Amino acid sequence: MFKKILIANRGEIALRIQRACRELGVKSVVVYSEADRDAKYVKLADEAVCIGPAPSAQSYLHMPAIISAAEVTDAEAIHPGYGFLSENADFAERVEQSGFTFIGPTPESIRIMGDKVSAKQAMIKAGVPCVPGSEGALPEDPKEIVRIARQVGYPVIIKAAGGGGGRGMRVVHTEAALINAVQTTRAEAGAAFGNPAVYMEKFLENPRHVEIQVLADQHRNAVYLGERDCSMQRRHQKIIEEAPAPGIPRRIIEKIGERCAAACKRIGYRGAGTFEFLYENGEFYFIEMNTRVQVEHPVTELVTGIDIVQMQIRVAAGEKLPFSQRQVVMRGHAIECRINAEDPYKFVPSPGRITMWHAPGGPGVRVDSHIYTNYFVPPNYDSMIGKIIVHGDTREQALARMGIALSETLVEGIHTNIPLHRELMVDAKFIEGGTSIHYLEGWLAQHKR
Ligand code: MV4
Repeated sequence: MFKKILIANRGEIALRIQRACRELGVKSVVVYSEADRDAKYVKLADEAVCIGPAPSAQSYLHMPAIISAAEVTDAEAIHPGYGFLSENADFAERVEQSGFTFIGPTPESIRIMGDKVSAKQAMIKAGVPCVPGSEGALPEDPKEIVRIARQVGYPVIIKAAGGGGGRGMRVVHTEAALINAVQTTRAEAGAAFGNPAVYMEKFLENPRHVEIQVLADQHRNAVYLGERDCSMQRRHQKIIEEAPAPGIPRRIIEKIGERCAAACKRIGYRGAGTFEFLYENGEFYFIEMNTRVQVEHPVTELVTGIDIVQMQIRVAAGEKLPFSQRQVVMRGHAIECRINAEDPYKFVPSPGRITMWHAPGGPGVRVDSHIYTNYFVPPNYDSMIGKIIVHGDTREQALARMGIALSETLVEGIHTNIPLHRELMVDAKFIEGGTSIHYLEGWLAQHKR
């Protein structure tokens, strides 16, 4: 096991990784920007290094500063968390070339999954079902593109190979609009990602977003830890996640989960990973793979009892997975609400001083947050200030527990989206379960105020 790990992130995930280190008896170093000087994970840290001013580009995204911090503190490994440099293959490479262990997959795996065309090709080869579409990137010849679209059938979606997470895509309903859409998406992709390659898929009109969590070690063992339903989102920002996904038969989950674990073995994947799928009419269609720990990992931790962050560290240190697929048992139901410092209906960010914070508690309630009374939420970063995660024997119990937890939570001095969450917990369609990725935006349009 490592003696010391550097945490290259901020906020609740920096605290979450710090806790995992403590439990493993590993010392941790945190890095922070000038805006995060008073952050809880800095106060609680064994060691802390200031790596630059508030803007991410000069701190949490500044590779030389982070690698230097690891050098001066004698850390052996770097945990990148989520966001920032977590899926940057060049960073993973530089970390390893500097003699540290990157807590995550190989730079090669990150690179393959970062290019959505190569990711899809790898999945097709590994037997993971994908959305029907072009075989690889679209060719230049407009006639060829028209032919492919006719074969796929309208509506189609044009996606940038370098995109992902909702960036760089365009839906096309008619042949008349096709070539223009491809050209525009190509131009935007070239400017935004430095890669003009685009590909085509059948556009699924009303899917759910269901993802499979995997864990793999460096000895070709891989398991899946069930699924998460992340359909409750707005503008590609998830706000509620849950496990298991309501109404999907276990045999369908097991079948797709086995495929994901087998794919990990085949591509020599290591660490934690997430296979993102669209789920429509009883079928799973792969869209992307995330090579990092995700914001919503706690729902999987609560239903499986497995500490995903600890596992990331243990497999990075070369340990074998300490359990087999048979020993992964899902129990009960978990729901996560992301708490954002923002106006609950207009969604404008609401940074500033938290004059009062009271966390919820009770059976089956977990709070992952770095905030405290008198904490100043800096305006420089993502607006998420924490997560409330609940577990219950049934979905009904989890919903009840979340409603109570939200009613107990007090955040004063800034606006949060807690009122929105409280309304959603009593929404008939959400309670029924199985709403699509478009549900929240429709709900918000109907509940205009
Ligand atoms: C799609 C799709 C429908 N059909 N692909 C958006 C984020 C990126 N990860 C993929 N996305 C989508 N790809 C096909 N073939 C609809 C979306 C999509 C979406 C997916 C997941 C979660 C929220 C979403 C919101 C809008 C569109």
